[in-house]
Amino acid sequence: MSSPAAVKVIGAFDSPFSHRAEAALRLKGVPYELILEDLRNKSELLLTHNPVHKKVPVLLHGDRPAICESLVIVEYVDEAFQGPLLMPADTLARAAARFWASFMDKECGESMWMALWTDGEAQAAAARETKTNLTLIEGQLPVGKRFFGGDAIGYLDIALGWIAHWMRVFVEISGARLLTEEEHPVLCRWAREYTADETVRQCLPDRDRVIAALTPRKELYISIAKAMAAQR
Ligand SMILES: N[C@@H](CCC(=O)N[C@@H](CS)C(=O)NCC(=O)O)C(=O)O
Repeated sequence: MSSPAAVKVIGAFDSPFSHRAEAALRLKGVPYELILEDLRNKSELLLTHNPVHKKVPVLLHGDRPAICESLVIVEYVDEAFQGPLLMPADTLARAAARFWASFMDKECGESMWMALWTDGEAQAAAARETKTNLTLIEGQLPVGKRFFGGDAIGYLDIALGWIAHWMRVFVEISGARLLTEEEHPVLCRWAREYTADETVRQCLPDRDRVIAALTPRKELYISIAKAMAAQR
């Protein structure tokens, strides 16, 4: 296990992906410095350490090569530092957790984006797809457990954190209704518990501040969704 000395996260205050890196570090009890990036004017530090994607988060651990991609960072943090295990102990459960985290970022993320920022028939179809995806994710919560990780927050909870916090923000900005108590009571209960967790809360950005920061980007989000729709 490594020493937690000189751990830094290059992140953005409103980024659900940065949240993953921070949540993993906090749950492991690793102190870190958060270096906030202005994504409209990317720093040399970010461009040097993530030359491939030029995105946050990036994890810097002492003088080791930088680690990029939020889910890769969560796994690295879990293995590199002592503290409660974030990944399931069982091999098959680990494979399943990775599968659903990837499902979140690919299929589920794409349908949500389309449901949030398109309109008309495209929006209705994406909303149906999103609800089906959320039902599939909800079905992964172990019966009688508070979290996807069981009794404690784990890798998949962190990966899905954006459903818990950011989706509500995006829904408020766009007006689309995607996650409701009536349709997904178990997922809503999980979202409340995840965002209420004392450790996680410390790295969840203030909701009103995120809404204020993201609302001006609504037109940009709509144009991204249009481009995605054209490629479908
Ligand atoms: N797959 C990446 C996604 C990271 C990502 O999209 N980060 C956004 C902030 S939320 C970013 O840095 N965007 C800058 C850009 O696209 O130029 C991960 O999981 O780390």
